[in-house]
Amino acid sequence: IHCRLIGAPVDSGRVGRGCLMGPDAMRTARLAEALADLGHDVTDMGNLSPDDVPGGDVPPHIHAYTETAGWTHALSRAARAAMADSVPIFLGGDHSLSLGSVHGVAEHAAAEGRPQFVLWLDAHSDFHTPDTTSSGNMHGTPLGYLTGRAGFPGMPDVAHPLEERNICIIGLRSVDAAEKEALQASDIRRHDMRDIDEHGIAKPLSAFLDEVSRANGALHVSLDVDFLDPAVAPAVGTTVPGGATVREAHLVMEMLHDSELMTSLDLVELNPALDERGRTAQLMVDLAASALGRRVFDRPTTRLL
Ligand code: DIR
Ligand code: MN
Ligand code: MN
Ligand code: MN
Repeated sequence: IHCRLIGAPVDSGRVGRGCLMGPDAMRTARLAEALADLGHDVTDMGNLSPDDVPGGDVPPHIHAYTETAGWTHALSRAARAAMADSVPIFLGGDHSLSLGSVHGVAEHAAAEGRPQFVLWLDAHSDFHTPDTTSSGNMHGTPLGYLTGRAGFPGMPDVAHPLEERNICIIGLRSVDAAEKEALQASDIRRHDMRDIDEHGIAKPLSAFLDEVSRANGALHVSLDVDFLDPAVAPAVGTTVPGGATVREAHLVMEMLHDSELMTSLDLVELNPALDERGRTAQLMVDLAASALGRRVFDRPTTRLL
């Protein structure tokens, strides 16, 4: 596989700085070398910068909206271009980067006549719009934007909104009231931590991957650091106790590799200023390696279930 590493030091999606150091922390943890060791061709594209977009009529209660809109334009373009010949891996940067990365990959899928699927690994549902967010942080809005909800002036037009039933969120344990209401009225597949406690993580993932495979879909995976339990992944601004274990996260990644379905990946929300000797950056790199084929023993490439 040809992997393109696309650095996106987006730090406008939430109040407080730090995610801009994420791409270099993952480079320092030897992401490119880990993927090359697995036999992949790796191109590090360096870091993107945001487009200059006019301020205009933006929601005033939102933090740094115009800067995030600039990132979204630049990221969508880069994502669409990279899809022509590679599996792009977006190194964040806060989760608002997915406004652009997923917008771009979805345009590519639409041009190929394939449905776009999204696996969202996160403690949060990120299904706000600028009208419903109480934090004013755009990192809580990408799934709202990408499904075509209104209220995102100045962002690229969503000509190909994601089908709600083509989205699967796993890891949920912090959902705001407005998101809960909207999610429950939607067809988005959602698995909270209780679901995982009761049934395990392999079963819902396997069911979703079967859907992707049946539809010959493209599959974007968005991995938020806070999907993981803060005890093992402390380097994130929005820690929520009770998250996925190291092994649950690796199992997800290993099953993704076995499925051969993943077409693009985000690694987001890493804040190296909060890390302990780079351990969270290393975990994100190791998870990416699992998604691209690192394993203890060779196994037959059949899916579970
Ligand atoms: C919260 C936090 N729901 C918000 N969202 C986060 O700001 O809208 N997403 N941290 O990953
Ligand atoms: Mn293609
Ligand atoms: Mn998130
Ligand atoms: Mn989150």
